[in-house]
Amino acid sequence: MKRSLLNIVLLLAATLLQAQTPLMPRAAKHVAHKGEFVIGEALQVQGNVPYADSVASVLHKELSQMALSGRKTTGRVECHYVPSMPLPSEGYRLQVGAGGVRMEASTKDGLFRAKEALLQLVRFGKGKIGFCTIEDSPRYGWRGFMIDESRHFFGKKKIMQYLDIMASLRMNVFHWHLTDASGWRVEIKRYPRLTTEGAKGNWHDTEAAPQFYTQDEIREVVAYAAERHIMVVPEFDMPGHATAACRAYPQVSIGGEGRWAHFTFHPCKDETYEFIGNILDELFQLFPAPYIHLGGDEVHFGNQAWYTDAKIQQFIAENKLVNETGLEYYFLRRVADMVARKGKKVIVWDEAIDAGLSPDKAVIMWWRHDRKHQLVKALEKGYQVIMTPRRPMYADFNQHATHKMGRVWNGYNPLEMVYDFPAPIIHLARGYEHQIMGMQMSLWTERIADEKRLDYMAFPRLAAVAESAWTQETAKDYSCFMQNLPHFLRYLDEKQVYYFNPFNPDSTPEPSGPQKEAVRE
Ligand code: TNX
Repeated sequence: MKRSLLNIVLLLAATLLQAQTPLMPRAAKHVAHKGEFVIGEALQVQGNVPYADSVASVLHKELSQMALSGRKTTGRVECHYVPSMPLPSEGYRLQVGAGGVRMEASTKDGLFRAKEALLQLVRFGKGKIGFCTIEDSPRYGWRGFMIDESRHFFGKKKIMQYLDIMASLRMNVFHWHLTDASGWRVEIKRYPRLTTEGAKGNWHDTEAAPQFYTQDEIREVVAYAAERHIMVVPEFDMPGHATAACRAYPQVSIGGEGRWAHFTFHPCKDETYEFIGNILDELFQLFPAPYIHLGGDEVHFGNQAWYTDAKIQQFIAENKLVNETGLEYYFLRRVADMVARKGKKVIVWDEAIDAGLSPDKAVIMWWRHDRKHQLVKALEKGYQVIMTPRRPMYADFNQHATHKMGRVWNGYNPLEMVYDFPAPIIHLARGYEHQIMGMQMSLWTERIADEKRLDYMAFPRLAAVAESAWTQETAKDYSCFMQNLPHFLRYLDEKQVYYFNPFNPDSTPEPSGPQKEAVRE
């Protein structure tokens, strides 16, 4: 009896100590000790080798901004880069004690994650850190966030702010949806009309002045992300959702009239593939990531002309493609082969599972939550998979029952459901866990025309995704997450980022969406 009481007390104490870890995402292992480290004046941060020295000097600057004035720092911060240390990829160790702080990692990524964890401990702890030992590494290698800047354009300042927040949440992939029907958003020197014409307008206003990133700006954002150990993966959506490019260069378009005019590239012209190849060459100069996202989604929305065009029908017959879907797959295979010859791998939305792409050349992004068999099929076919099912991973869905402007589909995407993912479906991947690269939150912007609303839809759900993607299932705990959330909200306040406050929904009303109807899908 006595013993079990003691056990309960010890368990409670351990839970409390764990709960007090102000880290988001939560660490794999965290043991609290008695005592407190204070960041104050005369702070010393040192590296063990030249690379660690460079991290240390950045850290010194960042920590100094949070130092408590009038207090003396209670030890040194040591930053150790030890490539021979046996730690999992991106893993790190952090010890905070009487002598100060010691961070250790065997990779540059790991050392960076350790730095961000330490900064967060200091930020959340308002200049003080409880003594502790932390051993940490991520559950998934792909912890992503996608923003659609075709439907509405937000610009590099906003994107860079999000990259800062992502880095702090230990996220590592920014999927940049830069092309779609509403506008083409990246300068391509060889095809200037893509931006003089293709960048005009947005989802609700065809007359809006062109908005896009110059190549210099893209390089700047990519470098900014790289400094934060975030890979930027651009999406060049095809053969559908290509309206902006097709309007600018009708010779590669399917043409047509009405709502879906110019929605797809012409799939049977060599000129189309040449055009795409030339654009890919420029994109690959800008984006060093080993991946490019080719889209491949929702072609059926706007490929009606494929069914009636004599040349297309002849092409299908001559190449024994069977039907229009066969042609869609042919298109994707042809472009994916081109990408592979250029030394990169494609990512495609889950419509492309049956396209016959070789699993060593293609990664599947599963988005259709209502088609769970697609996830299973992709895994069975040997593909690596990134999970971003609409429910609950699409941030254009509402996050509270009272919200009106976002999407709903048999419900909405509340914070807790986002946090819970992938627990409700991950059993489907049993035996194929090694093929799950990770997960991401995707923020589509048909219903988001300004930064305030963008922030509101992203936060705080992005923090929940970050924790789900980083923290092992066994270490996840929603109530701990909610205990830490006020710290994260304070951090957003400092950055003047608007968000939905789940503790007090009335205090953060929903900003309105675009007032007009869609003009371009
Ligand atoms: C589906 S996700 C789309 C997007 C929309 C989104 C809105 C995907 C591959 N296609 O074009 O923006 O739904 O939620």
